[in-house]
Amino acid sequence: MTDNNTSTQQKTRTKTKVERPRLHKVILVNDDYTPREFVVTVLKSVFHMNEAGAFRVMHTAHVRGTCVVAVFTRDVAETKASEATELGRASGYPLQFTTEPEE
Ligand code: TYC
Repeated sequence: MTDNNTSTQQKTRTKTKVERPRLHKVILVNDDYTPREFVVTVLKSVFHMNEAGAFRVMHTAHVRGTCVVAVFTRDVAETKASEATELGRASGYPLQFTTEPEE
């Protein structure tokens, strides 16, 4: 017999480490054409924001150029950004939502 698992041999333990999935930001991008009220409506319907929160995000993007709307797992962030961008496109507006990974 070989010395597998005798007192002299070190046993191997596997420690499984799980990590939280990286989160991705959905970012609202300002433009010169989409009406403010339309942006607020999209934020309320796709991101379930209330009027005050949606207005604040819209206004921040309007003044600063962009605003982080929320963070999600990558799939959810990409789906919501596409849905929100598509709502603008369907109404003839250039409204853009993008995503980027969090640090
Ligand atoms: N800048 C637009 C306007 O003056 C409003 C707007 C705000 C559009 C935020 C896009 O992400 C945006 N009508």
